[in-house]
Amino acid sequence: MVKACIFKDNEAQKKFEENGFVKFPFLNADQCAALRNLYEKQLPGMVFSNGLHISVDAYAPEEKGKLKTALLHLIEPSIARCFKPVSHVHHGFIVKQSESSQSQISAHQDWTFVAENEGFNSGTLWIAVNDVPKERGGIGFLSGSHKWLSHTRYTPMELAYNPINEHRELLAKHLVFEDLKAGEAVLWNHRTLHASVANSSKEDRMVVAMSLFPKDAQLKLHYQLPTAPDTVGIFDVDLEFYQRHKATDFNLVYAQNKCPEGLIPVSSYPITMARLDADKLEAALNNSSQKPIETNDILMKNIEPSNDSNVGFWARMSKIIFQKDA
Ligand SMILES: O=C(O)CCC(=O)C(=O)O
Repeated sequence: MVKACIFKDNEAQKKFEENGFVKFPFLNADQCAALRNLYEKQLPGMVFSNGLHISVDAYAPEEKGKLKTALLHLIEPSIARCFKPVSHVHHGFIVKQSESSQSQISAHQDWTFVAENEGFNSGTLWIAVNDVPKERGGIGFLSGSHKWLSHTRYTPMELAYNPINEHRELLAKHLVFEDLKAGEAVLWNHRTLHASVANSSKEDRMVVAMSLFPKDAQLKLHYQLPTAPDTVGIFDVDLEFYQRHKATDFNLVYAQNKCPEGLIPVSSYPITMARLDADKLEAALNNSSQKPIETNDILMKNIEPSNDSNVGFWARMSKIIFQKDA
């Protein structure tokens, strides 16, 4: 099993492994000021839905490329200081407008980007450009959830089954919120359950985010095969793949019965994910401050995905992106 470290600092790496997220100092005041300038320049062209702007979903590939170059020009020295050799994709702003009562993002896990079954981890680097206390659209995590929510997360997002969906409200009650000062960042494991609240403050929330993974990990796409709908294909993709595509592209390609860019899967697996037992989950969550949650205590045996999988976060994203109900 490969044990791929991401942080140079052992303490940060240890917390990241233990809790599935860690907060750390990342940018200096000059970098924050330069990012605020960049934000001001981008603002007139930013599209908001429910007070939320997510550049990677809102921009065309060329705009995403330009923004990535501008962001990395400012941020790359901090990446080199904090992390071992890493690759990154999905660069952009995630902005929540001031007093945007609908800008919350409900509890979810992020997609699988690397071969997690070989010991690789990927995560979201989430950088506060201004102060982000809870009331300014702050973010919370279910500590340790990356260890037992270890199933893969695939696309198209409106079809994907995830055992957390039916327990989202219960899980959200146990989130630990992190207040960030401008220049601080959090890295969370893409498996870690997380959510953010609406921005009720009088200032926009400015965050820069990207997905990060060890340089020696191959970037993957997990995509439900339209020709074999109970199967997820695993595709090796290049570093620009997620720049060329936004999440909703995969729904459109799926509707045409195709694989993205005509790619051929390198392997596949059947969709037979275990469900979480509600009572055992509640008991484990209530007890989790005394002892970590054990996967076997809360999993039900392989039960076929239920049809209620597309409620919640993804339906909401669909609403934001397509301006319609899923
Ligand atoms: O920016 C936020 O409020 C949350 C972002 C998030 O959940 C994600 O990128 O997966």
